Amino acid sequence: MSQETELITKLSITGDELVIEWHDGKESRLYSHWLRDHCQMPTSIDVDNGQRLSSVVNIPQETYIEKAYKDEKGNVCVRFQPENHLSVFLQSWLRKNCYDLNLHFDDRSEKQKHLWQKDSFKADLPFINYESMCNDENVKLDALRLVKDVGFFVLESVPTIKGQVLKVISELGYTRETNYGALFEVRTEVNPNNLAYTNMGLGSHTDNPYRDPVPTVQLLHCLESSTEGGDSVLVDGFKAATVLRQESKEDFDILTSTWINFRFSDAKTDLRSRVPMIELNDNNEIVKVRYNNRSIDTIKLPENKIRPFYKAHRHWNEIIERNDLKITFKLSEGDLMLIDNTRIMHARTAFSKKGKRHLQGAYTDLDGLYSLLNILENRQQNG
Ligand code: NM2
Ligand code: OGA
Ligand code: ZN
Repeated sequence: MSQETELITKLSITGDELVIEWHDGKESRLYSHWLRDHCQMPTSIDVDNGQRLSSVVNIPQETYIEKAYKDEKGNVCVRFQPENHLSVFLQSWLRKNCYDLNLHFDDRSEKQKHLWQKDSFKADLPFINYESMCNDENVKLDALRLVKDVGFFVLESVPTIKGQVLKVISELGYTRETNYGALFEVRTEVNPNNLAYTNMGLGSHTDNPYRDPVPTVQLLHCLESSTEGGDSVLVDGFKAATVLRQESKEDFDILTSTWINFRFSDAKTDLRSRVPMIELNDNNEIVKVRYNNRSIDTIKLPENKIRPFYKAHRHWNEIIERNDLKITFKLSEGDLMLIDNTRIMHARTAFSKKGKRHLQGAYTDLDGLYSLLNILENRQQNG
């Protein structure tokens, strides 16, 4: 077997750590329990699927590293006592995985995104041809990268066949069925259970904040469009949240720390959630926005929070309706927009009663889309 590239110049043990000196002058200090927990031997992880066979409680509390050395192939051997367990690590595995040189980052957070506003799409919106996406893996990869980076794309020339939106989902992931059905018709109805089913304009919102977890991706496929108005509007909710943070840290902190209730009810459904409008991760980065003015339940906050909450709420609503953050376009027949419903807010302008406007909508989830993105990227990297 060929020798691994020498990445490690020296191994030593200090207290409860393995100290690695790397060829480029960097140093790693790895805690004995972490190393034992990440043992790659067939007794520790399943050879076929790579899943861990034992849990952290199986590691003796008094675990220590007795010896660490490179074998003749250059692999790093670590002897753990009192188990007398030998773990053999590839140098490259240690370099790629050691926690002190490779902190995990959150690929859903605002920091990893290409934040945008009205003037960001100089040439054109991110359009993708539907046929090409179905037939060419690279185009599908482009589409999925758009979801990750800018949070949406518009598919062009999707056949205007009823139910086609579900076919589009099957190219990318799995349908998320809700009380609105696997697929819903967005058009004017008599006695609608939702204002989406009228000709009214809708302010910037994310869908279904009253559902927990929310459907994380929304698709809207335009089948007919001959009305005046009914334009589509998108706002980057993460960008909007960074604007709020810049303009008033106080308002931002209130919306990230105050959990409010959203609710949707009709004859058959009564959905309720209790969530913050802007959600942060453990690094205080923005990871989700949820907002639909129509579905905020009664605000019942402690008295001393009411005024600051209304100040912050008003400020947020004002930002997400700013023209310099909005992109506006009209979906033509055969266009389908796909949006990250945890980040991108959408809206529509009111439309006339003359003419017809008919969209079919459906939901899917980001986990399936990101999974396919990872698979296609791995495939591309491995040739
Ligand atoms: N529809 C279109 O989240 C919402 O209530 C917005 C959703 C009814 C599925 C509308
Ligand atoms: C919706 C919605 C927008 C539109 O159905 O959730 O926001 O363009 N519709 O009709
Ligand atoms: Zn909506």
